[in-house]
Amino acid sequence: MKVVFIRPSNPTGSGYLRSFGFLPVPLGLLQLAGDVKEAGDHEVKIIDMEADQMNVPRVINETLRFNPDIVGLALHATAAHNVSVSIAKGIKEMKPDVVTLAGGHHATFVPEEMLRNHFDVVVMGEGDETMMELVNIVENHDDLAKVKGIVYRDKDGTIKRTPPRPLMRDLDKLPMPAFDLVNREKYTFDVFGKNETVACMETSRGCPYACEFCSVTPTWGNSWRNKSNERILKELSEIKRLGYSWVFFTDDIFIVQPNIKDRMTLFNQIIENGLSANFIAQMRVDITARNPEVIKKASDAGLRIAFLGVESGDDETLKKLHKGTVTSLAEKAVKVLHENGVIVLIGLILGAPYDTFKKMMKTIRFAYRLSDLGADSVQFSIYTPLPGTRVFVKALKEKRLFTLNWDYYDVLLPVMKTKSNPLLVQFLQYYGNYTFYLRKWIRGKFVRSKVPERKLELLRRAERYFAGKLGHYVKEIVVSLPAGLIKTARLMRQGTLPSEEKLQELISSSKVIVYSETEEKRNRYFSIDD
Ligand code: B12
Ligand code: SF4
Repeated sequence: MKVVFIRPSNPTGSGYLRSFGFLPVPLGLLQLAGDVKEAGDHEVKIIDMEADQMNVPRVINETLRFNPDIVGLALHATAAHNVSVSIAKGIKEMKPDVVTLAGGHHATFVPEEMLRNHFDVVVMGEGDETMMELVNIVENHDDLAKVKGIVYRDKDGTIKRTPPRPLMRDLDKLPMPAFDLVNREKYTFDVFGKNETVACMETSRGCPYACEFCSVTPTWGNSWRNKSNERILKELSEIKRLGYSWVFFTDDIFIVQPNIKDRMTLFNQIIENGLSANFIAQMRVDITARNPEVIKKASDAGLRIAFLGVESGDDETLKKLHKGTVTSLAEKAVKVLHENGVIVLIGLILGAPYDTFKKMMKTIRFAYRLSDLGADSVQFSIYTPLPGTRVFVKALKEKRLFTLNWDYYDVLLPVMKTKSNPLLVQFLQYYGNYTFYLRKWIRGKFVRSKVPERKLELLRRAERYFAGKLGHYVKEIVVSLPAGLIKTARLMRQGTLPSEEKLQELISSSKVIVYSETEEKRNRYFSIDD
Protein backbone atom coordinates (compact mmCIF):
# COMPACT_ATOMS: atom_id res chain seq x y z
CA MET A 1 0.00 0.00 0.00
CA LYS A 2 1.08 3.57 -0.62
CA VAL A 3 0.17 5.91 2.22
CA VAL A 4 0.47 9.70 2.42
CA PHE A 5 0.17 11.49 5.77
CA ILE A 6 -0.46 15.24 5.72
CA ARG A 7 -0.01 17.93 8.35
CA PRO A 8 -2.45 20.67 7.32
CA SER A 9 -1.96 24.25 8.43
CA ASN A 10 -4.78 26.44 9.64
CA PRO A 11 -5.58 29.82 8.01
CA THR A 12 -3.80 31.78 10.73
CA GLY A 13 -0.93 29.27 10.82
CA SER A 14 0.93 28.39 13.98
CA GLY A 15 1.29 31.30 16.39
CA TYR A 16 4.58 29.80 17.58
CA LEU A 17 6.00 29.81 14.06
CA ARG A 18 5.06 33.47 13.56
CA SER A 19 6.38 34.64 16.92
CA PHE A 20 9.44 32.48 17.52
CA GLY A 21 10.15 30.77 14.19
CA PHE A 22 9.30 27.55 16.07
CA LEU A 23 8.24 24.60 13.96
CA PRO A 24 8.81 21.15 15.45
CA VAL A 25 8.61 17.93 13.41
CA PRO A 26 5.09 16.48 13.00
CA LEU A 27 5.63 13.71 15.53
CA GLY A 28 2.13 12.18 15.32
CA LEU A 29 2.63 11.56 11.61
CA LEU A 30 6.17 10.24 12.04
CA GLN A 31 4.83 7.83 14.65
CA LEU A 32 1.98 6.71 12.41
CA ALA A 33 4.44 6.27 9.53
CA GLY A 34 6.58 4.09 11.83
CA ASP A 35 3.45 2.10 12.73
CA VAL A 36 2.47 1.53 9.09
CA LYS A 37 5.97 0.42 8.11
CA GLU A 38 5.92 -2.05 10.99
CA ALA A 39 2.53 -3.36 9.85
CA GLY A 40 3.81 -4.56 6.48
CA ASP A 41 5.63 -3.75 3.32
CA HIS A 42 4.05 -0.35 2.80
CA GLU A 43 5.44 2.86 1.31
CA VAL A 44 4.85 6.09 3.23
CA LYS A 45 5.24 9.78 2.38
CA ILE A 46 4.79 12.78 4.69
CA ILE A 47 3.58 16.12 3.38
CA ASP A 48 3.98 19.03 5.77
CA MET A 49 1.97 21.99 4.60
CA GLU A 50 3.32 24.20 7.37
CA ALA A 51 7.01 23.41 6.90
CA ASP A 52 6.83 23.79 3.13
CA GLN A 53 4.47 26.80 3.20
CA MET A 54 2.23 25.00 0.72
CA ASN A 55 -1.19 26.03 -0.50
CA VAL A 56 -4.05 23.56 -0.93
CA PRO A 57 -3.62 22.92 -4.71
CA ARG A 58 0.07 22.17 -4.19
CA VAL A 59 -0.68 19.72 -1.38
CA ILE A 60 -3.21 17.98 -3.63
CA ASN A 61 -0.78 17.79 -6.56
CA GLU A 62 2.03 16.52 -4.46
CA THR A 63 -0.21 13.87 -2.88
CA LEU A 64 -1.51 12.64 -6.22
CA ARG A 65 1.99 12.46 -7.69
CA PHE A 66 2.74 9.74 -5.14
CA ASN A 67 -0.32 7.80 -6.39
CA PRO A 68 -1.44 6.78 -2.89
CA ASP A 69 -4.02 4.20 -1.83
CA ILE A 70 -4.59 5.86 1.54
CA VAL A 71 -4.32 9.53 2.53
CA GLY A 72 -4.42 10.47 6.23
CA LEU A 73 -4.72 14.00 7.62
CA ALA A 74 -3.83 15.01 11.18
CA LEU A 75 -6.56 17.18 12.57
CA HIS A 76 -5.37 18.12 16.02
CA ALA A 77 -6.23 21.71 15.61
CA THR A 78 -9.88 22.58 15.18
CA ALA A 79 -8.83 25.56 13.07
CA ALA A 80 -7.31 23.19 10.49
CA HIS A 81 -10.73 21.63 9.76
CA ASN A 82 -11.74 23.58 6.64
CA VAL A 83 -8.31 23.39 5.04
CA SER A 84 -8.30 19.62 5.59
CA VAL A 85 -11.73 19.28 4.02
CA SER A 86 -10.53 21.20 0.92
CA ILE A 87 -7.53 18.88 0.63
CA ALA A 88 -9.65 15.72 0.97
CA LYS A 89 -12.17 17.09 -1.55
CA GLY A 90 -9.47 17.85 -4.13
CA ILE A 91 -7.90 14.43 -3.73
CA LYS A 92 -11.22 12.57 -3.94
CA GLU A 93 -12.26 14.48 -7.05
CA MET A 94 -9.09 13.48 -8.86
CA LYS A 95 -8.78 9.96 -7.46
CA PRO A 96 -12.09 8.70 -6.02
CA ASP A 97 -10.73 5.29 -5.03
CA VAL A 98 -8.29 6.74 -2.49
CA VAL A 99 -9.28 6.02 1.12
CA THR A 100 -9.21 9.31 3.05
CA LEU A 101 -8.60 9.19 6.79
CA ALA A 102 -8.81 11.84 9.49
CA GLY A 103 -7.41 11.57 13.02
CA GLY A 104 -6.31 13.75 15.92
CA HIS A 105 -8.02 15.69 18.72
CA HIS A 106 -10.47 17.59 16.56
CA ALA A 107 -11.50 14.88 14.07
CA THR A 108 -12.22 12.54 16.97
CA PHE A 109 -15.08 14.73 18.18
CA VAL A 110 -16.72 15.70 14.89
CA PRO A 111 -16.55 12.43 12.92
CA GLU A 112 -19.94 12.78 11.18
CA GLU A 113 -18.98 16.18 9.86
CA MET A 114 -15.72 14.76 8.50
CA LEU A 115 -17.49 11.84 6.86
CA ARG A 116 -19.98 14.12 5.16
CA ASN A 117 -17.03 16.08 3.80
CA HIS A 118 -14.90 13.78 1.69
CA PHE A 119 -13.40 11.62 4.44
CA ASP A 120 -14.06 7.87 4.45
CA VAL A 121 -12.83 6.97 7.91
CA VAL A 122 -12.19 8.85 11.17
CA VAL A 123 -9.75 7.27 13.60
CA MET A 124 -10.76 7.96 17.19
CA GLY A 125 -8.06 8.98 19.67
CA GLU A 126 -4.91 6.88 19.79
CA GLY A 127 -4.21 5.94 16.21
CA ASP A 128 -1.30 3.52 16.28
CA GLU A 129 -2.84 0.07 16.52
CA THR A 130 -5.88 1.19 14.54
CA MET A 131 -3.69 2.43 11.69
CA MET A 132 -1.65 -0.79 11.67
CA GLU A 133 -4.83 -2.81 11.25
CA LEU A 134 -6.52 -0.41 8.88
CA VAL A 135 -3.75 -0.41 6.30
CA ASN A 136 -3.94 -4.19 5.97
CA ILE A 137 -7.75 -4.26 5.98
CA VAL A 138 -7.78 -1.73 3.11
CA GLU A 139 -5.12 -3.69 1.24
CA ASN A 140 -7.14 -6.89 1.50
CA HIS A 141 -10.46 -5.15 0.69
CA ASP A 142 -11.65 -6.54 4.00
CA ASP A 143 -14.54 -5.29 6.14
CA LEU A 144 -13.88 -2.01 8.01
CA ALA A 145 -16.31 -3.16 10.71
CA LYS A 146 -13.50 -5.41 12.00
CA VAL A 147 -11.35 -2.40 13.01
CA LYS A 148 -12.00 -1.14 16.54
CA GLY A 149 -11.93 2.62 17.24
CA ILE A 150 -13.16 4.06 13.96
CA VAL A 151 -16.19 5.84 12.53
CA TYR A 152 -16.71 5.17 8.83
CA ARG A 153 -19.12 5.46 5.96
CA ASP A 154 -20.45 2.08 4.92
CA LYS A 155 -20.98 1.05 1.28
CA ASP A 156 -24.66 2.03 1.55
CA GLY A 157 -23.67 5.47 2.85
CA THR A 158 -24.66 4.98 6.49
CA ILE A 159 -22.29 6.14 9.20
CA LYS A 160 -21.04 3.37 11.47
CA ARG A 161 -19.09 3.47 14.72
CA THR A 162 -17.06 0.42 15.74
CA PRO A 163 -16.49 -0.39 19.45
CA PRO A 164 -13.81 1.68 21.22
CA ARG A 165 -10.26 0.40 21.04
CA PRO A 166 -8.59 0.01 24.44
CA LEU A 167 -5.60 2.28 25.04
CA MET A 168 -2.15 0.77 24.50
CA ARG A 169 -0.92 -0.18 27.94
CA ASP A 170 2.75 -0.53 27.04
CA LEU A 171 4.04 2.48 25.09
CA ASP A 172 7.43 0.77 24.66
CA LYS A 173 5.69 -1.42 22.08
CA LEU A 174 5.33 1.57 19.75
CA PRO A 175 7.59 1.31 16.71
CA MET A 176 10.22 4.04 16.46
CA PRO A 177 8.92 7.23 14.76
CA ALA A 178 10.04 7.39 11.10
CA PHE A 179 12.35 10.40 11.35
CA ASP A 180 13.94 9.42 8.03
CA LEU A 181 10.83 10.70 6.22
CA VAL A 182 11.44 14.37 7.03
CA ASN A 183 14.27 16.78 6.36
CA ARG A 184 15.68 18.02 9.67
CA GLU A 185 16.61 21.43 8.28
CA LYS A 186 12.97 22.42 7.81
CA TYR A 187 12.19 22.15 11.53
CA THR A 188 13.59 25.30 12.98
CA PHE A 189 13.70 27.40 16.12
CA ASP A 190 14.85 30.69 14.62
CA VAL A 191 14.56 32.72 17.81
CA PHE A 192 17.86 31.23 18.98
CA GLY A 193 19.64 31.20 15.63
CA LYS A 194 19.34 30.13 12.02
CA ASN A 195 20.74 26.63 12.48
CA GLU A 196 18.64 25.56 15.44
CA THR A 197 16.43 22.55 14.68
CA VAL A 198 13.64 20.95 16.73
CA ALA A 199 12.67 17.32 17.05
CA CYS A 200 9.70 16.12 19.08
CA MET A 201 9.54 13.24 21.41
CA GLU A 202 6.78 11.85 23.60
CA THR A 203 7.71 10.11 26.83
CA SER A 204 4.12 9.72 28.02
CA ARG A 205 0.53 10.11 26.88
CA GLY A 206 -2.47 11.65 28.57
CA CYS A 207 -3.03 13.81 31.60
CA PRO A 208 -4.51 12.90 34.97
CA TYR A 209 -6.20 16.32 35.31
CA ALA A 210 -9.40 17.54 33.68
CA CYS A 211 -9.29 21.31 33.12
CA GLU A 212 -12.64 22.30 31.67
CA PHE A 213 -11.29 23.93 28.48
CA CYS A 214 -8.83 21.22 27.45
CA SER A 215 -9.45 18.49 24.88
CA VAL A 216 -6.57 16.32 26.03
CA THR A 217 -8.49 14.47 28.73
CA PRO A 218 -11.47 13.59 26.52
CA THR A 219 -9.05 12.46 23.78
CA TRP A 220 -6.71 10.29 25.81
CA GLY A 221 -9.01 9.50 28.73
CA ASN A 222 -8.30 10.62 32.26
CA SER A 223 -5.27 8.38 32.37
CA TRP A 224 -1.54 8.80 32.09
CA ARG A 225 0.91 6.25 30.66
CA ASN A 226 4.64 6.50 30.15
CA LYS A 227 7.51 4.91 28.27
CA SER A 228 10.33 3.24 30.18
CA ASN A 229 13.54 5.19 30.71
CA GLU A 230 15.38 2.68 28.48
CA ARG A 231 13.03 3.44 25.61
CA ILE A 232 13.27 7.20 26.19
CA LEU A 233 17.08 7.04 26.12
CA LYS A 234 16.98 5.00 22.92
CA GLU A 235 14.81 7.62 21.19
CA LEU A 236 16.91 10.46 22.54
CA SER A 237 20.11 8.96 21.23
CA GLU A 238 18.52 8.52 17.81
CA ILE A 239 17.42 12.18 17.80
CA LYS A 240 20.92 13.25 18.82
CA ARG A 241 22.45 11.09 16.09
CA LEU A 242 20.24 12.85 13.57
CA GLY A 243 21.68 16.18 14.71
CA TYR A 244 18.63 18.04 16.11
CA SER A 245 19.69 20.74 18.57
CA TRP A 246 16.37 21.01 20.45
CA VAL A 247 13.94 18.38 21.68
CA PHE A 248 10.34 19.33 22.38
CA PHE A 249 8.76 16.81 24.75
CA THR A 250 5.18 16.75 23.54
CA ASP A 251 3.87 15.27 26.81
CA ASP A 252 0.98 17.31 28.11
CA ILE A 253 2.63 17.29 31.51
CA PHE A 254 6.27 16.27 31.47
CA ILE A 255 6.48 15.62 35.20
CA VAL A 256 3.44 14.23 37.00
CA GLN A 257 3.28 13.14 40.60
CA PRO A 258 3.56 9.37 39.93
CA ASN A 259 6.72 9.71 37.81
CA ILE A 260 8.85 12.09 39.87
CA LYS A 261 11.24 9.35 41.01
CA ASP A 262 11.54 7.91 37.49
CA ARG A 263 12.24 11.37 36.11
CA MET A 264 15.09 11.92 38.58
CA THR A 265 16.59 8.63 37.41
CA LEU A 266 16.05 9.62 33.79
CA PHE A 267 17.79 12.98 34.22
CA ASN A 268 20.78 11.24 35.83
CA GLN A 269 20.90 8.72 33.00
CA ILE A 270 20.74 11.49 30.39
CA ILE A 271 23.72 13.18 32.02
CA GLU A 272 25.68 9.93 32.44
CA ASN A 273 25.08 8.88 28.83
CA GLY A 274 25.94 12.28 27.36
CA LEU A 275 22.44 12.65 25.90
CA SER A 276 21.78 16.22 27.01
CA ALA A 277 20.31 18.47 24.35
CA ASN A 278 18.26 21.64 24.69
CA PHE A 279 14.97 20.39 26.09
CA ILE A 280 11.53 22.05 26.05
CA ALA A 281 8.75 20.70 28.25
CA GLN A 282 5.22 21.54 29.36
CA MET A 283 4.83 21.62 33.14
CA ARG A 284 2.27 22.09 35.90
CA VAL A 285 2.90 24.94 38.32
CA ASP A 286 2.11 22.89 41.45
CA ILE A 287 4.52 20.08 40.67
CA THR A 288 7.25 22.54 39.63
CA ALA A 289 6.83 24.67 42.74
CA ARG A 290 6.86 21.71 45.11
CA ASN A 291 9.86 19.90 43.62
CA PRO A 292 12.74 22.36 43.18
CA GLU A 293 15.35 19.57 43.41
CA VAL A 294 13.76 17.84 40.40
CA ILE A 295 13.83 21.08 38.41
CA LYS A 296 17.49 21.56 39.27
CA LYS A 297 18.29 18.08 38.01
CA ALA A 298 16.15 18.62 34.90
CA SER A 299 18.08 21.80 34.17
CA ASP A 300 21.39 19.97 34.62
CA ALA A 301 20.15 17.38 32.13
CA GLY A 302 19.27 20.04 29.56
CA LEU A 303 15.85 21.57 30.33
CA ARG A 304 16.09 25.03 28.74
CA ILE A 305 12.46 26.09 28.24
CA ALA A 306 9.40 25.29 30.32
CA PHE A 307 5.86 26.12 29.30
CA LEU A 308 3.75 26.70 32.38
CA GLY A 309 -0.03 26.56 32.10
CA VAL A 310 -0.73 29.37 34.57
CA GLU A 311 -4.11 30.26 32.96
CA SER A 312 -5.28 33.00 35.36
CA GLY A 313 -4.19 35.54 37.92
CA ASP A 314 -7.38 35.05 39.89
CA ASP A 315 -7.79 32.11 42.27
CA GLU A 316 -11.55 32.00 41.93
CA THR A 317 -11.22 31.73 38.13
CA LEU A 318 -8.61 28.97 38.50
CA LYS A 319 -11.11 27.04 40.58
CA LYS A 320 -13.82 27.45 37.98
CA LEU A 321 -11.41 26.34 35.25
CA HIS A 322 -10.83 23.17 37.33
CA LYS A 323 -7.12 23.83 37.05
CA GLY A 324 -6.33 22.51 40.51
CA THR A 325 -3.65 25.13 41.16
CA VAL A 326 -3.42 28.55 42.80
CA THR A 327 -1.61 31.76 41.90
CA SER A 328 0.90 31.52 44.77
CA LEU A 329 2.14 28.22 43.32
CA ALA A 330 2.55 29.85 39.90
CA GLU A 331 4.75 32.52 41.47
CA LYS A 332 6.86 29.90 43.18
CA ALA A 333 7.11 27.76 40.04
CA VAL A 334 8.36 30.70 37.95
CA LYS A 335 10.97 31.49 40.61
CA VAL A 336 12.18 27.90 40.83
CA LEU A 337 12.57 27.63 37.06
CA HIS A 338 14.22 31.02 36.72
CA GLU A 339 16.71 30.33 39.51
CA ASN A 340 17.66 27.12 37.75
CA GLY A 341 18.37 28.91 34.49
CA VAL A 342 15.26 27.75 32.63
CA ILE A 343 13.46 30.10 30.23
CA VAL A 344 9.85 30.41 31.37
CA LEU A 345 6.97 30.73 28.94
CA ILE A 346 3.63 31.32 30.67
CA GLY A 347 0.24 30.58 29.19
CA LEU A 348 -2.78 32.62 30.30
CA ILE A 349 -6.42 32.55 29.25
CA LEU A 350 -8.73 35.52 28.89
CA GLY A 351 -12.47 35.54 28.28
CA ALA A 352 -13.82 32.59 30.25
CA PRO A 353 -17.61 32.84 30.64
CA TYR A 354 -17.18 34.13 34.19
CA ASP A 355 -14.24 36.48 33.44
CA THR A 356 -14.95 40.18 33.99
CA PHE A 357 -12.92 43.20 32.91
CA LYS A 358 -11.55 43.45 36.44
CA LYS A 359 -10.51 39.80 36.53
CA MET A 360 -8.88 39.96 33.11
CA MET A 361 -6.87 43.02 34.15
CA LYS A 362 -5.90 41.10 37.27
CA THR A 363 -4.60 38.30 35.04
CA ILE A 364 -2.63 40.78 32.92
CA ARG A 365 -1.13 42.36 36.03
CA PHE A 366 -0.32 38.89 37.30
CA ALA A 367 1.65 38.29 34.10
CA TYR A 368 3.70 41.42 34.95
CA ARG A 369 4.27 40.07 38.45
CA LEU A 370 5.47 36.75 37.00
CA SER A 371 7.69 38.67 34.62
CA ASP A 372 9.35 40.34 37.61
CA LEU A 373 9.88 36.90 39.15
CA GLY A 374 11.59 35.57 36.02
CA ALA A 375 8.95 34.73 33.37
CA ASP A 376 10.42 35.50 29.97
CA SER A 377 7.56 35.13 27.57
CA VAL A 378 3.77 35.08 27.63
CA GLN A 379 1.00 33.66 25.52
CA PHE A 380 -2.49 35.03 26.14
CA SER A 381 -5.09 32.77 24.55
CA ILE A 382 -8.79 33.33 24.28
CA TYR A 383 -11.03 30.85 26.07
CA THR A 384 -12.33 28.66 23.27
CA PRO A 385 -14.89 25.87 23.59
CA LEU A 386 -13.17 23.10 21.60
CA PRO A 387 -15.09 20.02 20.43
CA GLY A 388 -14.74 17.21 22.94
CA THR A 389 -14.69 19.45 25.98
CA ARG A 390 -17.54 19.91 28.39
CA VAL A 391 -17.45 23.68 27.80
CA PHE A 392 -18.23 23.02 24.13
CA VAL A 393 -21.24 20.90 25.03
CA LYS A 394 -22.38 23.52 27.53
CA ALA A 395 -21.95 26.36 25.02
CA LEU A 396 -23.95 24.40 22.43
CA LYS A 397 -26.75 23.67 24.87
CA GLU A 398 -26.89 27.29 25.98
CA LYS A 399 -26.68 28.48 22.36
CA ARG A 400 -23.76 30.75 23.14
CA LEU A 401 -21.60 30.16 20.07
CA PHE A 402 -21.38 32.91 17.44
CA THR A 403 -20.14 30.53 14.81
CA LEU A 404 -19.47 26.94 13.90
CA ASN A 405 -16.98 27.97 11.24
CA TRP A 406 -13.97 26.12 12.60
CA ASP A 407 -11.53 28.56 10.99
CA TYR A 408 -12.17 30.84 13.94
CA TYR A 409 -11.39 28.23 16.60
CA ASP A 410 -7.67 28.99 16.73
CA VAL A 411 -7.76 30.12 20.39
CA LEU A 412 -6.95 33.64 19.25
CA LEU A 413 -10.48 34.87 18.46
CA PRO A 414 -13.53 34.97 20.74
CA VAL A 415 -16.22 32.62 19.41
CA MET A 416 -18.77 32.67 22.20
CA LYS A 417 -20.94 35.03 24.22
CA THR A 418 -19.55 35.62 27.71
CA LYS A 419 -20.03 38.11 30.52
CA SER A 420 -17.56 40.46 28.86
CA ASN A 421 -17.78 42.03 25.44
CA PRO A 422 -15.76 39.81 23.04
CA LEU A 423 -14.21 42.89 21.44
CA LEU A 424 -12.85 43.87 24.82
CA VAL A 425 -11.51 40.35 25.39
CA GLN A 426 -9.73 40.46 22.07
CA PHE A 427 -8.31 43.88 22.69
CA LEU A 428 -7.04 42.79 26.12
CA GLN A 429 -5.36 39.77 24.57
CA TYR A 430 -3.24 42.07 22.38
CA TYR A 431 -2.82 44.58 25.16
CA GLY A 432 -1.62 41.87 27.57
CA ASN A 433 0.85 40.40 25.11
CA TYR A 434 2.40 43.65 23.97
CA THR A 435 2.53 45.45 27.30
CA PHE A 436 4.23 42.39 28.82
CA TYR A 437 7.17 42.73 26.43
CA LEU A 438 7.15 46.53 26.30
CA ARG A 439 7.33 46.67 30.05
CA LYS A 440 10.14 44.14 30.09
CA TRP A 441 12.05 46.13 27.52
CA ILE A 442 11.53 49.48 29.25
CA ARG A 443 12.57 48.04 32.58
CA GLY A 444 15.61 46.50 30.97
CA LYS A 445 14.80 43.13 32.48
CA PHE A 446 15.47 41.27 29.32
CA VAL A 447 19.17 41.15 29.91
CA ARG A 448 20.10 41.83 33.46
CA SER A 449 22.82 40.88 35.83
CA LYS A 450 20.63 38.62 37.98
CA VAL A 451 19.74 36.26 35.15
CA PRO A 452 21.52 32.90 35.55
CA GLU A 453 24.23 32.33 32.95
CA ARG A 454 22.47 29.32 31.38
CA LYS A 455 19.52 31.45 30.49
CA LEU A 456 21.30 34.68 29.71
CA GLU A 457 23.08 33.34 26.67
CA LEU A 458 19.80 32.20 25.09
CA LEU A 459 18.03 35.44 25.97
CA ARG A 460 20.76 37.48 24.27
CA ARG A 461 20.27 35.46 21.10
CA ALA A 462 16.49 35.93 21.34
CA GLU A 463 16.91 39.69 21.76
CA ARG A 464 18.63 39.94 18.39
CA TYR A 465 15.83 37.98 16.75
CA PHE A 466 13.10 40.16 18.26
CA ALA A 467 14.91 43.32 17.25
CA GLY A 468 14.83 42.05 13.66
CA LYS A 469 11.10 41.40 13.90
CA LEU A 470 10.01 44.85 15.05
CA GLY A 471 8.28 45.47 11.72
CA HIS A 472 6.22 42.31 12.19
CA TYR A 473 5.04 43.41 15.64
CA VAL A 474 4.08 46.88 14.44
CA LYS A 475 2.09 45.21 11.63
CA GLU A 476 0.37 42.93 14.16
CA ILE A 477 -0.82 45.92 16.14
CA VAL A 478 -1.68 48.19 13.21
CA VAL A 479 -3.20 45.57 10.89
CA SER A 480 -4.03 42.32 12.71
CA LEU A 481 -5.70 43.82 15.75
CA PRO A 482 -8.19 46.03 13.82
CA ALA A 483 -8.79 43.20 11.32
CA GLY A 484 -9.47 40.78 14.17
CA LEU A 485 -11.82 43.22 15.85
CA ILE A 486 -13.78 43.73 12.63
CA LYS A 487 -13.99 39.97 12.08
CA THR A 488 -15.27 39.43 15.61
CA ALA A 489 -17.81 42.25 15.33
CA ARG A 490 -19.17 40.63 12.14
CA LEU A 491 -19.36 37.23 13.79
CA MET A 492 -21.21 38.62 16.78
CA ARG A 493 -23.76 40.24 14.50
CA GLN A 494 -24.29 37.09 12.45
CA GLY A 495 -24.76 34.83 15.46
CA THR A 496 -25.59 31.87 13.19
CA LEU A 497 -27.22 29.01 15.04
CA PRO A 498 -27.04 25.42 13.85
CA SER A 499 -30.18 23.46 13.09
CA GLU A 500 -31.57 21.36 15.96
CA GLU A 501 -30.40 18.21 14.18
CA LYS A 502 -26.84 19.47 13.78
CA LEU A 503 -26.83 20.64 17.38
CA GLN A 504 -27.80 17.20 18.66
CA GLU A 505 -25.19 15.55 16.43
CA LEU A 506 -22.44 17.83 17.73
CA ILE A 507 -23.45 17.31 21.33
CA SER A 508 -23.55 13.54 21.10
CA SER A 509 -20.26 13.25 19.15
CA SER A 510 -18.56 15.62 21.51
CA LYS A 511 -19.73 13.73 24.58
CA VAL A 512 -17.83 10.62 23.58
CA ILE A 513 -14.82 10.40 25.85
CA VAL A 514 -12.87 8.00 23.74
CA TYR A 515 -11.40 5.86 26.48
CA SER A 516 -13.96 6.22 29.22
CA GLU A 517 -15.58 2.89 28.65
CA THR A 518 -18.36 3.30 31.19
CA GLU A 519 -21.42 5.47 30.82
CA GLU A 520 -21.09 6.40 34.47
CA LYS A 521 -17.56 7.84 34.04
CA ARG A 522 -18.64 9.77 30.97
CA ASN A 523 -21.58 11.26 32.80
CA ARG A 524 -19.40 12.20 35.73
CA TYR A 525 -16.98 14.08 33.46
CA PHE A 526 -19.74 15.97 31.68
CA SER A 527 -21.80 16.70 34.78
CA ILE A 528 -19.08 18.85 36.38
CA ASP A 529 -20.60 22.35 36.58
CA ASP A 530 -23.67 21.39 34.58
C1 B12 B 1 3.43 19.55 19.37
C2 B12 B 1 2.17 20.39 19.39
C3 B12 B 1 2.14 21.49 18.55
C4 B12 B 1 3.27 21.82 17.60
C5 B12 B 1 3.15 20.97 16.32
C6 B12 B 1 1.70 20.71 15.93
C7 B12 B 1 1.47 19.60 14.91
N1 B12 B 1 0.39 19.78 14.18
O1 B12 B 1 2.22 18.66 14.78
C8 B12 B 1 3.04 23.34 17.37
C9 B12 B 1 3.83 24.08 18.41
C10 B12 B 1 3.43 23.88 15.99
C11 B12 B 1 1.56 23.45 17.66
C12 B12 B 1 0.78 24.45 17.17
C13 B12 B 1 -0.56 24.56 17.46
N2 B12 B 1 -1.25 23.85 18.35
CO1 B12 B 1 -0.56 22.30 19.24
N3 B12 B 1 0.00 20.79 20.20
C14 B12 B 1 1.08 20.06 20.21
C15 B12 B 1 0.98 18.96 21.28
C16 B12 B 1 1.65 19.48 22.55
C17 B12 B 1 1.59 17.61 20.95
C18 B12 B 1 1.14 16.94 19.62
C19 B12 B 1 1.92 15.70 19.44
O2 B12 B 1 2.89 15.68 18.70
N4 B12 B 1 1.56 14.62 20.17
C20 B12 B 1 2.23 13.34 20.14
C21 B12 B 1 1.74 12.49 18.96
C22 B12 B 1 2.38 11.12 18.93
O3 B12 B 1 0.37 12.31 19.12
P1 B12 B 1 -0.70 12.94 18.13
O4 B12 B 1 -0.05 13.90 17.24
O5 B12 B 1 -1.87 13.38 18.91
O6 B12 B 1 -1.13 11.69 17.22
C23 B12 B 1 -1.81 10.56 17.72
C24 B12 B 1 -3.34 10.65 17.69
O7 B12 B 1 -3.85 11.92 17.90
C25 B12 B 1 -3.73 10.07 16.37
N5 B12 B 1 -3.66 10.90 15.17
C26 B12 B 1 -3.29 12.17 15.02
N6 B12 B 1 -3.37 12.54 13.73
C27 B12 B 1 -3.79 11.49 13.03
C28 B12 B 1 -4.02 11.32 11.68
C29 B12 B 1 -4.44 10.09 11.21
C30 B12 B 1 -4.67 9.90 9.75
C31 B12 B 1 -4.64 9.01 12.11
C32 B12 B 1 -5.04 7.70 11.61
C33 B12 B 1 -4.43 9.19 13.48
C34 B12 B 1 -4.00 10.41 13.93
O8 B12 B 1 -2.78 9.03 16.25
C35 B12 B 1 -1.49 9.48 16.72
C36 B12 B 1 -0.74 8.32 17.33
O9 B12 B 1 -1.48 7.76 18.38
C37 B12 B 1 -0.57 18.85 21.44
C38 B12 B 1 -1.03 18.33 22.78
C39 B12 B 1 -0.91 16.84 22.81
N7 B12 B 1 -0.29 16.30 23.80
O10 B12 B 1 -1.35 16.13 21.91
C40 B12 B 1 -1.01 20.29 21.16
C41 B12 B 1 -2.38 20.56 20.51
C42 B12 B 1 -2.60 19.55 19.40
N8 B12 B 1 -2.24 21.89 19.92
C43 B12 B 1 -3.28 22.61 20.02
C44 B12 B 1 -3.42 23.92 19.46
C45 B12 B 1 -4.67 24.70 19.86
C46 B12 B 1 -2.45 24.45 18.61
C47 B12 B 1 -2.50 25.80 17.84
C48 B12 B 1 -3.84 26.15 17.22
C49 B12 B 1 -2.00 26.88 18.79
C50 B12 B 1 -1.88 28.27 18.14
N9 B12 B 1 -2.82 29.13 18.42
O11 B12 B 1 -0.98 28.52 17.39
C51 B12 B 1 -1.42 25.57 16.78
C52 B12 B 1 -2.00 24.95 15.49
C53 B12 B 1 -0.95 24.61 14.49
C54 B12 B 1 -1.42 23.65 13.43
N10 B12 B 1 -1.53 24.12 12.20
O12 B12 B 1 -1.68 22.47 13.70
C55 B12 B 1 -4.37 21.89 20.75
C56 B12 B 1 -5.47 21.44 19.77
C57 B12 B 1 -6.83 21.61 20.36
C58 B12 B 1 -7.85 21.80 19.27
N11 B12 B 1 -8.86 20.95 19.26
O13 B12 B 1 -7.76 22.72 18.48
C59 B12 B 1 -3.62 20.73 21.47
C60 B12 B 1 -4.43 19.46 21.68
C61 B12 B 1 -3.15 21.28 22.84
C62 B12 B 1 -4.27 21.52 23.84
N12 B12 B 1 -4.22 20.85 24.97
O14 B12 B 1 -5.13 22.28 23.66
N13 B12 B 1 1.15 22.43 18.44
S1 SF4 C 1 -4.67 22.00 30.50
FE1 SF4 C 1 -2.87 20.76 31.00
S2 SF4 C 1 -3.28 20.02 33.10
FE2 SF4 C 1 -5.22 20.70 32.27
S3 SF4 C 1 -6.18 18.84 31.38
FE3 SF4 C 1 -5.09 19.90 29.73
S4 SF4 C 1 -3.08 18.97 29.64
FE4 SF4 C 1 -3.99 18.43 31.63
